Amino acid sequence: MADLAQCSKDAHFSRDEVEFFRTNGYVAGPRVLSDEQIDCLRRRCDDIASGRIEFPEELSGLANAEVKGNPQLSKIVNLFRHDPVFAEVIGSSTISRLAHDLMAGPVRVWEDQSIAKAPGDAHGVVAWHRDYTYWDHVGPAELATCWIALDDATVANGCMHVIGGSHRWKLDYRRDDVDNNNPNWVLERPEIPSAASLPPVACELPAGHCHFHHCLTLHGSAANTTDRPRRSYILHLMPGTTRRLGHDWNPRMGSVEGVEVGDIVRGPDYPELASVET
Ligand SMILES: O=C(O)CCC(=O)C(=O)O
Repeated sequence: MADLAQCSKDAHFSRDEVEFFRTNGYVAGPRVLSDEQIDCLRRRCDDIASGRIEFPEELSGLANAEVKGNPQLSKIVNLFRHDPVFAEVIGSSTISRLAHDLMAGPVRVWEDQSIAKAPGDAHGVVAWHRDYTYWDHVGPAELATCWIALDDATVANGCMHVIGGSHRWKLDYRRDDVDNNNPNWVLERPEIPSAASLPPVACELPAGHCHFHHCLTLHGSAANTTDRPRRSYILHLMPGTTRRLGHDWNPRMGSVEGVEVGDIVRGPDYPELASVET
């Protein structure tokens, strides 16, 4: 794949943007993929989803989407661990610089995934959730997600929405409490502060651009009402301080062989992003 020709080679978040992320739990970033990479990753997602490229069945297609309460959604997880094309993306120094602006290094990859909403897919809804609800076997809760648009993401095709400042709310629930039949379940929690500014922010993005959200930020996305697909590539990232907290382990994740409870999560399955000059 060609290098990031159309991406800013020295992209960084400004001090104000870092402050915005800390206060609001999300921030829009710059372009991180070239046109060529966008085309290549779109094709790769389509080929994996349709079975044209071999990929572990339990990590692709419909089966694992139930995790976040929507059995209809096309979702592929653990791409970089099984596909050389996606493995190359995590070597991007642009993404690495941005991630290190927001998180303590060395930043490592926890998981990645692609979510595709087919044209007119009325079921392509991602319920409101916090990512950390599904990751609480590691901590502290300082992980973040880099969400990258592979198609222009708009309100009409089901772009991500976030609730600013929600990463600072104390919400007391576990993944087993969630009613997967109600996409708004978490918004109805009694602990949500009454003065909270609930109106969600739409994260519209041109293809190839990214935004980041904190692992406690409430977010979700609506159906695709357009006649074109909406695809994304999503990197879940850990700061260098992330430790294994418990014995339970999601088998979809990388192996934790050699990572004892209490240890920093690192090793071949959790590669560091490209090193950044300090
Ligand atoms: O791509 C989407 O619509 C949802 C993504 C999401 O929930 C996430 O990145 O955590």
